[in-house]
Amino acid sequence: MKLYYKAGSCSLAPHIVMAELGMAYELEAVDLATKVCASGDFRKINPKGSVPAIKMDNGEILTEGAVISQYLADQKFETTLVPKFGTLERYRCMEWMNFVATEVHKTLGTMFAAGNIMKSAESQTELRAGLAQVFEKKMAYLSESLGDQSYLMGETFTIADAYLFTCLSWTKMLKVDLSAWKNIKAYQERVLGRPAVQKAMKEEGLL
Ligand SMILES: N[C@@H](CCC(=O)N[C@@H](CS)C(=O)NCC(=O)O)C(=O)O
Repeated sequence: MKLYYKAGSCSLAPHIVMAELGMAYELEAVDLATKVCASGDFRKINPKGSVPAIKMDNGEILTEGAVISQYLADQKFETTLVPKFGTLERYRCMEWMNFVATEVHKTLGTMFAAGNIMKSAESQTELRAGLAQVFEKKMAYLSESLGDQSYLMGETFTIADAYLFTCLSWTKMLKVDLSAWKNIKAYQERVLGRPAVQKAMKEEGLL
């Protein structure tokens, strides 16, 4: 299995999942500005031009991080990284994956992209400030839902935590302050302490 990634971006989530699963994998970095990777033109691998993408051993390519993480976890029947098919728990986990993808990832991602969306520095600042307010509401909901649980689904770490942790790590760069939510800060530390998370982050040069 090969993961096409950009260090510290959303591709860190499936990278963490692969490390948690203890599976064998290869990594190939993608320059997102030029869309070039060691194999050549990344658009030939993923026409959408975004990471993550995985190349399976049979050559099939799969994109969309939330789906890749499910696919990876489903490769190991005994894993608790994703609840079993057909259970309500499975849909609870997907509910979190969708929340992270559409509410957390895209809100923070748009803050990063403000310079590509708005022309003037003033409009960019206004856009970022507006998104920071939107993000605050998402964090209030997250903090309330998380309560004193260790992870999103309770005491078991799942693919949704790999994804949420990855997105929350961007808040530092974006200067979005999470200190009002003590349980979210503690959650970040807890996930960071996991050996597989450390492994994946070291492999991306983030630690
Ligand atoms: N819909 C995709 C979006 C992934 C995405 O936003 N990737 C970002 C990095 S976090 C990226 O590659 N941006 C560069 C681009 O789209 O050109 C997914 O959920 O996997």
